[in-house]
Amino acid sequence: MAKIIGENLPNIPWQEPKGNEHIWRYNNNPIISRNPIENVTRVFNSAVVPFKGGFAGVFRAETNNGIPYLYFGKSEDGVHFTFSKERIVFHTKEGGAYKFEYAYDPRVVKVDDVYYVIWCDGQHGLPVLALGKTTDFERFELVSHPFLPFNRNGVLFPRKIDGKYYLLSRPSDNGHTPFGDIYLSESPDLVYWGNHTRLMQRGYEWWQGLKIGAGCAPIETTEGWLLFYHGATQTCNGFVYSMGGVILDKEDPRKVKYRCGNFLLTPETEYETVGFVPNVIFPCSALTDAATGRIAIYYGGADTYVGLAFTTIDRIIDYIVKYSR
Ligand code: BMA
Repeated sequence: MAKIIGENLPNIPWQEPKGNEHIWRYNNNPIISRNPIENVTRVFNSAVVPFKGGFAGVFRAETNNGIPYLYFGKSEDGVHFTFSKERIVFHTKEGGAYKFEYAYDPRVVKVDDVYYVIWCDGQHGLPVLALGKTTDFERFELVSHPFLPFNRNGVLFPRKIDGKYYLLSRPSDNGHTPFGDIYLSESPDLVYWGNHTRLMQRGYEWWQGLKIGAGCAPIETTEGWLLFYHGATQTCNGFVYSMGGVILDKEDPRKVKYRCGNFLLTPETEYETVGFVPNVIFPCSALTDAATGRIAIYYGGADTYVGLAFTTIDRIIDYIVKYSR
């Protein structure tokens, strides 16, 4: 049976399934509703990690001037969050505070004892990945802008493989990007990146036929790296974003072992189908408990809310393998 390779998290947010679903939504979704912070109208597409016995996160917060920035949030139970009143400040190497144009879709990945924050940053109006770090969620530092514009959906692997860092990304355009595949790049030092290869192409299945982008940090399992990602389709009424799953080879993450032809979750509930952008499920982080195999996925709903979905390692791997194309 498949197992998670990682730490135990006995206080992982959790709810039992009703039957033998491969994935299920939290009953009390959405866990973050509209106007959760002063001057912030919506929080969505955000990343949560275990921190000091509780949980910490970096949140995409759309402020009341319509521009997204990053806010810090903490929680005892991973469900109820309190947020900082002000945006996160990233200190630059020169000593000052980094001047944001905009920032969205953060991911947070712990590698060794450092929490790396990767987000889509605006530079001269163009979307480009930015990488920052913190050890205490109090002081954040800007590390680098790993790639040239235009790029989004940067997701770091949670450990080095063969002495190298690996970063997933999605080269894109300056707009809503009607195309896109997931690329994999490697680096010895998180500054210089190379050996860029296309890991996964958008699929022939319609739900992921337009574009795909990495979602949560890959989860190490006995079967390989489990990656939750998003896939988008184009309809006459706009894009629809669903969640997909893939398993990459543990030693060589350039090898796709199983890719699920079915979506894992597609917009169905009101908080996924009705909002600022209807029909969006956008996973950005996942918590895991190695002891029980439980997985809790944080995802953005309709560019308006944050929701939680649950699965277990054996159920999700079985499903991905069963519907692997
Ligand atoms: C993508 C990103 C996401 C967003 C999605 C749906 O291009 O901008 O932040 O959730 O579109 O609007």
